[in-house]
Amino acid sequence: MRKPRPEGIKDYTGPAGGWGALKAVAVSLKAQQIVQRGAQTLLKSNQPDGFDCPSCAWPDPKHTSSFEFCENGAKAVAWESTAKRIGAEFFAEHSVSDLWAKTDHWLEGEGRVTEPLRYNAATDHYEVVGWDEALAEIGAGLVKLDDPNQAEFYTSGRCSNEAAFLLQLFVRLYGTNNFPDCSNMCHEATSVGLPKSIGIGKGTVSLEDFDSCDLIFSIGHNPGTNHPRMMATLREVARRGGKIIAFNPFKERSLERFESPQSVVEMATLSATPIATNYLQVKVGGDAAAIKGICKALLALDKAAAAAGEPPVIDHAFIAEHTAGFDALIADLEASDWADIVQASGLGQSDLEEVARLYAQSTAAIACYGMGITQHRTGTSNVQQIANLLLLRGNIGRPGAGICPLRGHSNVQGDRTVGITERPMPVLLDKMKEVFGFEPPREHGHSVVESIAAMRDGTAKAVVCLGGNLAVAASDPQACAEGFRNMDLAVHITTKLNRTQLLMAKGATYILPCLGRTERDLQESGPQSVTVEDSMSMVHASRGFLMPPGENVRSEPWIVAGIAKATLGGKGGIDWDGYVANYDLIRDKIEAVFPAFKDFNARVRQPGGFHLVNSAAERVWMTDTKKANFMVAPHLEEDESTRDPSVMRLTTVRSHDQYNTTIYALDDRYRGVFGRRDVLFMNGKEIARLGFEEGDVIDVTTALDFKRDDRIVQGLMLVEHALPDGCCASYYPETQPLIALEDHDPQSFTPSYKSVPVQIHAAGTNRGAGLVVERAGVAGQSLRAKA
Ligand SMILES: Nc1nc2c(c(=O)[nH]1)N[C@H]1C(S)=C(S)[C@@H](COP(=O)(O)OP(=O)(O)OC[C@H]3O[C@@H](n4cnc5c(=O)[nH]c(N)nc54)[C@H](O)[C@@H]3O)O[C@H]1N2
Ligand SMILES: Nc1nc2c(c(=O)[nH]1)N[C@H]1C(S)=C(S)[C@@H](COP(=O)(O)OP(=O)(O)OC[C@H]3O[C@@H](n4cnc5c(=O)[nH]c(N)nc54)[C@H](O)[C@@H]3O)O[C@H]1N2
Ligand SMILES: [Mo]
Repeated sequence: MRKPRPEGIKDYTGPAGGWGALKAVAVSLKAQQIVQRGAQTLLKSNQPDGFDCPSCAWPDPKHTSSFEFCENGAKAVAWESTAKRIGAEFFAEHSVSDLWAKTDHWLEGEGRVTEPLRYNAATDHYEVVGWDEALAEIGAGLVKLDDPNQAEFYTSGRCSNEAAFLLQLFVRLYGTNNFPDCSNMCHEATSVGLPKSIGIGKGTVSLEDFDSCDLIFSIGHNPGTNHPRMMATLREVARRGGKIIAFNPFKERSLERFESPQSVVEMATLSATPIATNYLQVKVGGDAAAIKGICKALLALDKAAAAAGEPPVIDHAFIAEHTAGFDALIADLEASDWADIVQASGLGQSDLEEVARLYAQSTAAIACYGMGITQHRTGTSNVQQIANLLLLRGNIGRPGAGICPLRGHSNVQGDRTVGITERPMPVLLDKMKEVFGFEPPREHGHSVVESIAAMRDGTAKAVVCLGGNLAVAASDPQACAEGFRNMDLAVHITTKLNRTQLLMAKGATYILPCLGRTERDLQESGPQSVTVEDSMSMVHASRGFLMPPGENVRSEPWIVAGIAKATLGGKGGIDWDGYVANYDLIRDKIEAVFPAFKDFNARVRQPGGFHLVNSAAERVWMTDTKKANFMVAPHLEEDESTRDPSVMRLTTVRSHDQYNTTIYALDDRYRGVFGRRDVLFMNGKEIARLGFEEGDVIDVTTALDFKRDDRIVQGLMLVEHALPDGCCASYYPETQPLIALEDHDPQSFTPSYKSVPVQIHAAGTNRGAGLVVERAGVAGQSLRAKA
């Protein structure tokens, strides 16, 4: 008989969705003390006249039902529209050292920040400061720097197109392209990889394409948790007999079966729809090998078809007309060995051949992918392998087919579109010059990894964060803490308190409270809407309607313009006040700089918004060859365990109850974890091979090249999960200390969050200058060095 499972660990046997999801919504509303108002707020989410749900970037269907929200959207909305507030009294009561000792969950859980705050080192308290004074001091701090390139301007993808556009205008006028952005940690591999493959760094599908596709590759994403509204789409495809092929080291429940909370029948009968027709538990980091295997098998099928006089499997006509690099790809596929593919992917040759057969039979295929693909040293190349797979059968730029990177933050794609980029294309800078009459800096700026390095090494002196929780989200919290503490000036524009804001600069630190999506934004010309762009390039308006959480809370465009005025004075002759008084004027300028936004103000007022042109979707290839390029993967990533069997490859994932660094609660229902996050998942055989049992408490250290005494996380509990051999998994961000800043994709600078070489030790046997995750560990405890 099997041993009883450790505390908080259960076998979850239900489907994803279902009554559990509805119950979870009720619990979140209650916890934020907004049961009545919360329900009304949710009805406005993702409606044509409402606000854009801040949880994910999945598009809204054209005919939005009155329940176009989901369990995790509900949690995000409840978390933002909480009735809890933290103002002057709270900060008088709690010193910063006192706050530091709290968990991240507690910090954000205290509620919305309502006053501008300045840190007073003499008392160790944040103290309320007037807006004018704060902005003037921040402006002076930025002016004082020897070189604008000493300042870093971080954005997290929740801010609107309008706020992002003003920020890039201000920062470029100030004189730098230092735009570290959350997408540097997320889909940067897409932004860097796809332009080389297909000439645009975005997905090519629209929601309608899912209606006519008959096969979906679902690679390295967990939609039941992170894009729950996508489940309705996957369910539809599955119900009409479409094939869904999942590649994931975890058996994610939502990809196995889903019970739609919006289906009366499924809810009443407790029945569920099976989702994946084929589930391939690829090794962590083994995707490029798996795709190579499928392509190789496809090539063999094509040859066999030719020999038998049957129609080709590979779309040779499309390839001849539209692509370059086919011969090099074929040469590489022919030279690669099945044994290597099987070893690196952890999958059987026959399973990959079966996938190739299904793919060969399909008429229109879409490939969806997420962080399981991008957050690797080979992230950029991984993305390009997916493009290869689609191109082989002409599956880009026709109905029902295409590539679909699942973006993270609700407006991360839009922020990029409107100019938040550290490596701007000349055309953007030329347009900025033409429209605003100044010479923007041309030198490339810093991504996240480069900014943290500059902050740590002392070449950066100031950091301004428009949202996010940079020091917890980035790899290497050791470097982040050092970096933030090194600053002469740190500014946090935020809705809630988080740990990054407790890393006090050696100079001045400010917190500036801003409105969220759900709240009414009233300016001189009346209530304002903002705009966002979803994962499928649909741009639409978002208008909040809740009362702001306090009278001193300002909109993000107002705050950005305020810092700009205080820093630049009249430089550039920009009418900052005019923009803030009426966001239509910001949109006019967005249109002037980016022609794709033609008639922006008119089109965004149509219900549902409008679609931005997508060259690759039209089979216009804006690459160096003017064709879609097949990109050969340089070599399969070596599996560390072949060098040293004690080395495991760690991937870090989101639980069902978190939004990035925001932890709503400590459960991960579909993986059977309740009330704790201090776990390390591994299969039972591997646990035994390393000499442990499920429930054992262990320490984890970084192995191989990035080994260092303080790269250790102590006190995790081993939990059995059917992962492939050689792999383990933990929750993000608890194991952030294991990931060296230098461990990233050299092309896109995306941190290698999903393939970290680690070793496992019995607890306490490997005490370095350790960092600890406490029992029922909560995010950010990991930043606390053990005394
Ligand atoms: N509720 C909620 N919604 C969110 C977020 C959130 O935190 N909470 N975050 C938002 C953001 S910013 C983003 S970027 C997205 C993230 O959405 P996802 O991309 O789904 O994010 P992750 O949880 O990081 O997990 C990715 C999946 O990849 C798998 N995986 C891990 N390593 C590998 C690998 O090597 N290969 C393959 N094939 N799979 C692998 C994991 O098992 C997991 O199922 O969601 C967005 N939406
Ligand atoms: N190990 C590991 N690390 C990862 C990942 C991983 O999978 N594994 N994923 C990476 C990914 S994909 C991403 S996108 C990053 C996320 O990195 P970030 O975007 O920096 O992190 P978030 O946790 O989303 O930021 C949450 C904070 O944003 C603030 N906030 C919330 N709403 C608003 C708003 O409307 N306006 C403003 N101004 N502030 C607001 C609140 O203070 C909240 O604490 O993390 C990355 N880090
Ligand atoms: Mo993300």
